[in-house]
Amino acid sequence: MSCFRLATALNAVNNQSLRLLAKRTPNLSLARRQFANAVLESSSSGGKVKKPNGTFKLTLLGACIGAVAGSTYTIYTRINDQNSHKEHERTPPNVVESLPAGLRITKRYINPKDTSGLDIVLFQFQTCPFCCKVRAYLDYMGVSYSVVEVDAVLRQDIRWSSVKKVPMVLIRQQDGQYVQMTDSSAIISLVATVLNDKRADVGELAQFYPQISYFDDDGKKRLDIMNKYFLMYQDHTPKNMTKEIEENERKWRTWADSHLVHLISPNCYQTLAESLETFEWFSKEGEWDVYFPKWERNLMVYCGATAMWLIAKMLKRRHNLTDDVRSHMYDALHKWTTDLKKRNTKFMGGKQPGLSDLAVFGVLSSMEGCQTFKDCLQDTNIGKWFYDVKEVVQKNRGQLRRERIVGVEPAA
Ligand SMILES: N[C@@H](CCC(=O)N[C@@H](CS)C(=O)NCC(=O)O)C(=O)O
Repeated sequence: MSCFRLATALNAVNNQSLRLLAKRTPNLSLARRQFANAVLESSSSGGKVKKPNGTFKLTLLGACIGAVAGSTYTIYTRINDQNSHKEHERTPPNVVESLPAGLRITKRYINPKDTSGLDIVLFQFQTCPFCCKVRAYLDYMGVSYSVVEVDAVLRQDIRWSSVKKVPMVLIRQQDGQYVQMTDSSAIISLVATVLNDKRADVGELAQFYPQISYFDDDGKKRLDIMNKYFLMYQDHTPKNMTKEIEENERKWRTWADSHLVHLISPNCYQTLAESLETFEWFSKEGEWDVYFPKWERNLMVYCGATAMWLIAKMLKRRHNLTDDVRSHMYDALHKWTTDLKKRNTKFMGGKQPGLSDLAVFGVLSSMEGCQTFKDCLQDTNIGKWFYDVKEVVQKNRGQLRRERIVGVEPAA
């Protein structure tokens, strides 16, 4: 799927705007009701607009005062945030003593040949592009892992975490505790670093990837993970790794996150019909009818499709895309395949997929069942490379073992 930001979508459409409105205008709903009443009264009095009564005036005044107070508060917190904030403040990755109680592992990929010794739990939405990227990497590397399929609306399975985004992993350290890593690229870099030097403890290596806060161009506080595109080889640089290869991988991995991924939502949710079709595919691919009760599945499909259709319009504007959103996707894929052709190798990584192949493949695989992807297969030459990567990823992947989910009756 395109970034299945249902939670974000609902936040944006409901929570955020409502919270803002509530903050700024605590009396707004009352004012709205009063206003509606006044309109109703006017229509029932033969179209003659009645003079607003005293309560209505009072409510309107309250709403105005609320708006002014709310805006002042927002400005105050913004300024306060900036003053109290240490620029580039770093926070080391969180460590939890044990796996959260009541964890609902939905499935596991078990590879008997896996010698990594890694114990990974991946919290994900099956069709989120960032989650697809992480799975593409773990599968290609033949690493075993467990999956917790998170409900994108209610997100109960990550309630224990202060970070509310997926993908997120918990990886067992040598001392039995679990280090929590967020951000798809940071997760991939961390696991790749561990696989390169299996003697080092994942908890120690995770210290290379602290969370960092900064202010964006709009003065809004943002969080990111430091070094997320860097593998920490230290004195274990692989024999065939050159600076040129490393830089090229970083370049395309960054491109996948900062450009390619942003083309997905405006394409896959372009119209309400396409958005619904996309969500039906998410449901099928994510086996929502297996992991969630029917009402929850329907909530995710119908609310998600509507919210994302609305959000996609905003994202289109934010990323300066024209109405012909497909053309932007085609241009991006053309850029990738042209560079690949210049290299004259099967994959960007050479004879085998590299990190950039897996990142771009992961992002695209999130919309594999959508109309956008079908159009891309028809109108670009991405297909050959895509299915070549898919073949090796699937070949190396561990065996799927489904776990029984307690309390959820599979749909008939
Ligand atoms: N930079 C992050 C982005 C993760 C992200 O945005 N995930 C979305 C799902 S596609 C999410 O969890 N959204 C929920 C929210 O924003 O509250 C990564 O690479 O992992």
